[in-house]
Amino acid sequence: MEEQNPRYVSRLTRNTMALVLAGGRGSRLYELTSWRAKPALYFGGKYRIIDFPLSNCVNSGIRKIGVLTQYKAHSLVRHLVRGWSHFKKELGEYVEILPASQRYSEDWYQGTADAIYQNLDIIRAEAPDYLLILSGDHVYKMDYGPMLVNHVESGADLSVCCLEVPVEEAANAFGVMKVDENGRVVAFQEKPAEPAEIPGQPGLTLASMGNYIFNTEFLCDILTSDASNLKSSHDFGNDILPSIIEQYQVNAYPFRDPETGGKAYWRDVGTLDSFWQANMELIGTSPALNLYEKEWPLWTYQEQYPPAKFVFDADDRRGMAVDSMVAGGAIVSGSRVSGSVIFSNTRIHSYCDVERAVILPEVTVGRHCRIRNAIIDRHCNIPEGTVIGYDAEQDRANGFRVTDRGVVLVTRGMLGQPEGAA
Ligand code: ADQ
Ligand code: ADP
Repeated sequence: MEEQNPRYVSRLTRNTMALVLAGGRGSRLYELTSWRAKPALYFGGKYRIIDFPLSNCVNSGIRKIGVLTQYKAHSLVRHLVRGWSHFKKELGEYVEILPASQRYSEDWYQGTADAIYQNLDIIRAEAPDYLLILSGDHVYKMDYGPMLVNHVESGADLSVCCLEVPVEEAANAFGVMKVDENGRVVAFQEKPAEPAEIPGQPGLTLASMGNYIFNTEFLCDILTSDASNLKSSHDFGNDILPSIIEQYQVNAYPFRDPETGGKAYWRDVGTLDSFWQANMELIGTSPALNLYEKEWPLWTYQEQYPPAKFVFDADDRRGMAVDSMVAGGAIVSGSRVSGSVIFSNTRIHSYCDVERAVILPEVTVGRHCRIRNAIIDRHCNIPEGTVIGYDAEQDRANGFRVTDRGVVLVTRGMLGQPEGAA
């Protein structure tokens, strides 16, 4: 029996190539993704979103990785080059950047399936048995090994990673599916307005996480025939999945918390509210996503900075941060920071009150500022005396973006500060 072979999972993971889709626009994040792709967005005081799927691959023993980039890729490419290019090709390990490069057609990547199709020569040259296609957009920790074993043992052509989500969250947002008693997908709809409930689980629907495992040969055949279909938008959710479930075996693999077997942590930080909220959830004594867990290390790139520093100012006012995460190179002087996630190299000057804020790297907050419920984009220079998050009307009048739930986004452009490379 194969599963009794202690090398079974590692043989599968070694024969798998991961392709991370990282070219999406992330349009519901507004100005936060005006200049960077969503996978390049900062998260958790130190990371970028793409670090999560990439760390998952490495921790799962899948170390042949391609990252497909397209829109606004500069920030992402820079991060990948600095943080993820240290693998050893001679050991069969690499993270390769695969931008749209017009080798199969004169177009950019169309849908997600076309992005993979345009790299078929690279896939064929590598000739892995399995292809793990991942969305680069989500924050979660997952061992892909058990999914691979399930895929192989069930004899599926394709396995789709899924989890139960509230119907109202899934509506118009996720691909949803119906499965039979063996976990085989019998119906798939991409982003329906009214997702069907899971029988016996009112209020919940089975959503696709946008992660797939394909047998390589099967994927090559399917993509080649999709490429010549003029009616197709060449997207996995819209076109490929609905068209193959009848003829082929497509399995749903439920993603569960490995320890409890219950609901797993997975966040699609696709809106300003969900981005802010997911960062806020990291603070506190037992967050659902534990960044400090040693068993599942999360890699990233961060420049070397001195330790975060909290100092008294000239008037003997304490600089402090409570209930907060503060990255290296930050200096808080004579101000109080609470319930916040502060990225590297920030300066918070005296007489400020910063509460429930997500402050991205290289931000300077001038004296006498009051900031709460806010996201401050990288490189912002907040002028002395600015008040953010206390009066939505005033915030809007100042040119900031305020969400329905009252989270305020501030970017360089909104402050009238010089745009471009910094
Ligand atoms: P969406 O996330 O809405 O739905 P999409 O916008 O296609 O789908 O993005 C999927 C991934 O591919 C993202 O990581 C994105 O960055 C990347 N991407 C998008 N267009 C790309 C392109 N042209 N080139 C390279 N990369 C690209 C998908 C599925 C749903 C599922 C959700 C889960 O279609 O069925 O429920 O993911 O979030
Ligand atoms: P990061 O994603 O690392 O936070 P930056 O804020 O430096 O990166 O932005 C990424 C890229 O986008 C850089 O090339 C930068 O020059 C450019 N950029 C960022 N914001 C603007 C802007 N408002 N106008 C023009 N270019 C910008």
